[in-house]
Amino acid sequence: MADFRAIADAVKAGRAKVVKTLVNEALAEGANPEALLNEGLVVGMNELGIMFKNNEVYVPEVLIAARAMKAGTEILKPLLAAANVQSLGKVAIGTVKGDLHDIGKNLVGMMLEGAGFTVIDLGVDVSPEQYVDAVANQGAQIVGMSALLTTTMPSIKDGIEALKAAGLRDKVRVMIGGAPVTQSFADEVGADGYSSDAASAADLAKELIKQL
Ligand code: B1M
Repeated sequence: MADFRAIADAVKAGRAKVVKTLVNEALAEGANPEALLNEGLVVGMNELGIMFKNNEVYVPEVLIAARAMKAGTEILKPLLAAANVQSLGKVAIGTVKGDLHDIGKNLVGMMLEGAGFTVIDLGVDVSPEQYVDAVANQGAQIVGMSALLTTTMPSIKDGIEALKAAGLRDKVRVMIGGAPVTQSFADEVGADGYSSDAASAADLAKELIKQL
């Protein structure tokens, strides 16, 4: 039986090697990759987030934990993607301008790949022009914007406005997310969809692609 608690604790403690070992062991015992992600790795990072908020840990600890989380997600990524072969469509995803948080965005990308989408990862600190380029020149049918800071949420609006200005708004669906983002914010800025977590982001993308 996979020890999800131990995996979450190892992420919190930033112990990348331990995370790797535990994830590999759990997989060898037949654990489900999606459960390992959501009930192990993500739980650890969320708990650390609460400690960060309460000033119980600081930026260095969080960075080390992020590296440990990545060590685990890298093992799971091909397994989550393997289930689907035929591409459902192309999604360009990135964290908006001014924002460097990429853990949630990477998870969303993984879940989209797992659901069968081709994912173009634009990275972090993505400018409105880069989103436009992804649609105009790289064939993205859905643009995914992630924002983790209240101060960078307006960059989502900038991205949508840039797509409008480039005459591309009708050709693309825009989905947004990130801890401070809400459905009412999505309605306000004219996004086509919002989701609160990576698994529902994949379901949302499946709905949005049908609209094109
Ligand atoms: Co930052 N940080 N951080 N940070 N950081 C937050 C976001 C904060 C809430 C912490 C706090 O104070 N409680 C706070 C923001 C406050 C606010 O704006 N209201 C904050 C701050 C203030 C800052 C700095 C300004 C700190 C400083 O320097 N003084 C700074 C800003 C840097 C910048 O971006 N310019 C900063 C820096 C950092 C680190 C570099 C140390 C590190 C990032 C490392 C990395 O990403 N590679 C970091 C981290 C890790 C966090 C916390 C602890 C965790 C974020 C995370 O990865 N969560 C975070 C506290 C928290 O959220 N509890 C915090 C786990 C992840 C799985 O969840 O990203 O929410 P999340 O993604 C979810 C959903 O939101 C959703 O699905 C994901 C999976 O379920 N989702 C989408 C996300 N994107 C989506 C897109 C979609 C759909 C769904 O469609 C496209």
